[in-house]
Amino acid sequence: MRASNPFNRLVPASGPVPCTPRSPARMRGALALLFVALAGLAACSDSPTEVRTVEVRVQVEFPASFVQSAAPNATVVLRSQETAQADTVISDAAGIAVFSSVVPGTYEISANRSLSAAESLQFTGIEEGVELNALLTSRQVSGTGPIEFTATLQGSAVGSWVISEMYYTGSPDFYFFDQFYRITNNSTDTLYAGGLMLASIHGVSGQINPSSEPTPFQNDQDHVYAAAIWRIPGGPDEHPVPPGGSLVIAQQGIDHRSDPDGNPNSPVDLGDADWEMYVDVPDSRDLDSPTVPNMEMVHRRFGFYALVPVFGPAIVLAEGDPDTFEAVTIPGDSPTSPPVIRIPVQNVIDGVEALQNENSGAFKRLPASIDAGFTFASGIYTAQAVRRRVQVETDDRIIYRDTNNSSSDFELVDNPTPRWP
Ligand SMILES: [Ca+2]
Ligand SMILES: [Ca+2]
Repeated sequence: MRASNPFNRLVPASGPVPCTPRSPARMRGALALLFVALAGLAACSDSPTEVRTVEVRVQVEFPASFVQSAAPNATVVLRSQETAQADTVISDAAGIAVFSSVVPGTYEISANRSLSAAESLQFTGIEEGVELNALLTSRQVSGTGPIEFTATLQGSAVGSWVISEMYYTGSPDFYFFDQFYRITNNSTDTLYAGGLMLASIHGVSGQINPSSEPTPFQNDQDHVYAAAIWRIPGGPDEHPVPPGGSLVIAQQGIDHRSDPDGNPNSPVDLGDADWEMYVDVPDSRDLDSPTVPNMEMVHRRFGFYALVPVFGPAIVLAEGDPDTFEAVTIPGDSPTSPPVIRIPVQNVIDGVEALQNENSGAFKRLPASIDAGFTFASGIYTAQAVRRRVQVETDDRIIYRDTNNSSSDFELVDNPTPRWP
């Protein structure tokens, strides 16, 4: 829970009291003079020999998306805009930096906090170092104090899109049209889904047949080789998704549990999915849900459906101009066979490797920088999904664990849920 700002209230003045005009009536007599002299020494703060100062307290706060508001160990600099004199204080555990004796005037307040990857993981759930800064200018320090200011840190986005759930096993008996992917904005900024691509990577998921062999591209750790690529329509400023927000991408956007074309054994309703992977070809046999908009089919090797292996697909999210990706013939295939599309790892935002079972590691398709491990289900048509584990849960969002290793980032679940939680 975020702590409320302790400075959203007026604090009674507790500093030295200013001198009040002296009543002539009270000036009569030596006793009165002595009294005034003593009182002045004790309580009057504007005697000509001292400079009146004020206490300034700066509350440093993390950006709103962080799990706590108070930012400890921030470097806070208070600089006079008149004399350029500066003083530096480190914020305490409550995120407060106290400047105990500040000469009244006009000040600039700056705050900086470097988060290590480990600290960033603690505060945001995303393991990536970040520089946070705040700047307040032309702030007046006057009166009797303490004077309070709030400096809210801002920084570049940490994290990005992640695949937060993937349902690929299909449901009993042998129904595979209900596959879906949930992708989540796991960052601290609004992200735009326009142009975002979801790709299924070439290669078998394990020793499915005696002749099954790992992908021939396994030694290329700098690219992935896509059998199919789907793209969310629109430009890079379209389809905003707030931090923690998700999109559901369906193979077919119907309520699979109740639709006449569905399967009563399916666990999912995809009638309100955000996007659908409709195979838009002249002889299409795919189902085009009228309630769910279609993604663009950038590449497809075969098939009348946007089916991925029920034994376990390797799925990536990618960005960039697909026209810059090279089409490659699979080694051993005839030159006329449909190619795969080579995507540089620099264009890959996130990826998950699902293989047939725990013994299928030799069949990995994704480079270790995208997914150093793999996940798996207990079998095909088991109506199971793999779901990314929660790293941090705040009042208003979930931040998923993303160490680029699906062996630890994902868990197998029996309740595929497009709009989880
Ligand atoms: Ca549709
Ligand atoms: Ca990742």
